[in-house]
Amino acid sequence: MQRQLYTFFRSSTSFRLRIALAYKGLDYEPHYVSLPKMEHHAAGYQALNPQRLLPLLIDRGRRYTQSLAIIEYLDEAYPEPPLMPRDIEGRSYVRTVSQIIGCEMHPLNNVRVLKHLKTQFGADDAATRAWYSHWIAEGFRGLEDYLREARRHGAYCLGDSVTMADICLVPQVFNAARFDCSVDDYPIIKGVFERCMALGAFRDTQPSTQPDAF
Ligand SMILES: N[C@@H](CCC(=O)N[C@@H](CS)C(=O)NCC(=O)O)C(=O)O
Repeated sequence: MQRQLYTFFRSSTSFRLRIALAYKGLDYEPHYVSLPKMEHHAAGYQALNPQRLLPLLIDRGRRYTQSLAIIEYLDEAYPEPPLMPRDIEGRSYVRTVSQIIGCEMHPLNNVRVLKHLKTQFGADDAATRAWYSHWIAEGFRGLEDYLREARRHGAYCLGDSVTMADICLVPQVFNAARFDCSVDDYPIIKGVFERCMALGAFRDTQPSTQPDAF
């Protein structure tokens, strides 16, 4: 097959790619890489992605890493239906929302960061959860305030069209829920999440639907 996705069911950055591909109707051959089993550190995977992170997309014989860059690549290679708006202000807004999640929230609670807190600094489960919840709350509070002030949201983060911003928001809400962090205090985020989850591209690619889910 011309397209292959290296994914793990619980990886939120892989989930971003699964949504984008489903939304655009692009099929792919999945390769399941288990993070708990450290399969992303195996020599075979490292040869494909020296950064040893998921996801990895192979399309038309080329390898692509970094989920936000991949989504923008897909949008340029396969423009319909679009995931980025046509106007530059709109694109800037969508990148801002995506980066609040992708650059400010996700990295602080990534697997290797939580592991390092435990192994290097002796954090127990309670301390690790406290770290996690702190950065989730800080991130969602900032995101909710940004969305409210920007006044550009509608059914989704940008008006009534699905964009890369929604594709970042939904997996982050799933991540938060795994650590019992609710979005009840963030009505805009909660509303966008619920409306996205009514769409097949989001619902049918969520972690529990994946063949590697356990
Ligand atoms: N900025 C990267 C982040 C990739 C990333 O951190 N992926 C996680 C899974 S969600 C991972 O592979 N973690 C492995 C680890 O932390 O060891 C992207 O958006 O693709």
